[in-house]
Amino acid sequence: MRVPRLAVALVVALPLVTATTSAGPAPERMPIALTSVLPAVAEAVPAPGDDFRITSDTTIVGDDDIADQLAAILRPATGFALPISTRPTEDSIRLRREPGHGAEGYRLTVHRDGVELLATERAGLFNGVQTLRQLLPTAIEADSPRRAEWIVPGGTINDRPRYAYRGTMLDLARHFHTPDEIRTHIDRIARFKINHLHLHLSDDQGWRIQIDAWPRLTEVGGAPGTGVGGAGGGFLTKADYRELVRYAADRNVTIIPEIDMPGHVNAAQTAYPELTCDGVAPRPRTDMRVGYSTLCVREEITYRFVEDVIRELAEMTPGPYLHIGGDETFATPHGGYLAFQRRVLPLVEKYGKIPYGWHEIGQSPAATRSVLQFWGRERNHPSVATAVAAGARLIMSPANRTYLDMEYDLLTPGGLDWAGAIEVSTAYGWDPATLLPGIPAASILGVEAPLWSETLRTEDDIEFLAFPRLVAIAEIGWSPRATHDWASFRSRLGAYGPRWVRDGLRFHRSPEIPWS
Ligand code: TNX
Repeated sequence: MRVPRLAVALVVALPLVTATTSAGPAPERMPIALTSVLPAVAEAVPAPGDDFRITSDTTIVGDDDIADQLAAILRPATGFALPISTRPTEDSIRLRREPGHGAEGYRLTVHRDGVELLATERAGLFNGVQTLRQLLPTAIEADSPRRAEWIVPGGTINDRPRYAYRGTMLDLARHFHTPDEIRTHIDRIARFKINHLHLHLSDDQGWRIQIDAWPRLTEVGGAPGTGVGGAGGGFLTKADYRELVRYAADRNVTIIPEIDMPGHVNAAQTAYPELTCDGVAPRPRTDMRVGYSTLCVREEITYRFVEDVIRELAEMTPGPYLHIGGDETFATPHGGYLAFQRRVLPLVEKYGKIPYGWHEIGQSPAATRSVLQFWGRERNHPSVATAVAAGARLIMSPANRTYLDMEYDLLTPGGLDWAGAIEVSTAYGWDPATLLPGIPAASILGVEAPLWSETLRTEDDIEFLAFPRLVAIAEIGWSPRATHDWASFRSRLGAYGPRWVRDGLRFHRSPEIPWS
């Protein structure tokens, strides 16, 4: 069934109908603007009136698994069969690969006779599908058939990321989060083209990943009561972890494992007292203090332990990065810290991974091929600039902009405040390229928003602190600087709110945002 052009143009002009009639709620009519996408697209050229309507005759054409993903998104709410074929037909949504769109870019062209999504890589098709989803009415998120005009606005989008790395972090050590909770989170972050999930797997309170050579790490460090304040406990088995890696990869998300060392190791030392300098097991700690524990950097057993952990983590991690922490080592003598990094950074490379650590690892001359995660606030960080000049690359996680565990304001529940309150405008109002002086643009791989979990236990706690702020960080990482515009961002975000409501997500209804 084809809608004549004039009729489509009229539909464009109609306001959103919200009144209900005796026949039930009126369908949503007004097409969404091509430029309404989160994160903002690089280029959009609308062709008003040249809209595509998904009907019961529509087919999906493509031979990637992304075609199946698109069908799975569109079928429940439309109730249409949307068969997948490999031969082009009329009235179709075609997914096709061609050179020229980069590792993650895509072109989406919408005409009244069809939609074409072109990308070079699978990741580009995935990203294009996230965009297409947002161009359909909110009702598309429903899990059973809805009455709606399934109109995709006409025009062309050319889109590609500003930075290759857009990340977020979950801290499983302070409060464990189950594989199911992590999968839900992956679903939610991938909508906004976040493509890295960093898992903080060990800290003073707990150890959350199975390591076969050192089984007591999880027997003791993953036991019940190892969360902050004696809550929870738990750990990921290797099978859990591998399944998460696979689940994330389906959604274009790379998992990055972190084992924090040489500090933040009290849980490991309660399990293996031989990792302390005096051989005495420390008491388990579930308070929130930091900086008191350290591996014994002068003992050989420390390096056997570290190598076993790195080897086993590398074996189960297909992604390029392995994060070794390195932050807040107030209990490690400075010379010992440098000696430790001189041995450990090359171990990461020995097992085929790029060493990644909090920016303190940049103090080591051995960090030249590493990635430093900048979590500071001050603009002048000489050791970071020196490491970058010698070849290290940077992920930007300035605590006063990107730390999702900071409170929104004085009234909202949960979160800490040491880096200040971070409302949505604060998370949005910065530029990775100009944050630190003297850093060449090419040395910045991207951005990450860490979510430390001292104050959060449940899935609701995670989602409340992550959303909507994480979307601001996603846009900073994805969208060209030229599109950066708070007025536009807040209105696009406000229009997205109903999708989260439909999804049952308990997001922060920031007073800064005009929620629809
Ligand atoms: C600092 S940021 C930490 C973490 C805490 C966090 C709480 C960083 C590298 N270390 O150990 O969980 O503050 O906001």
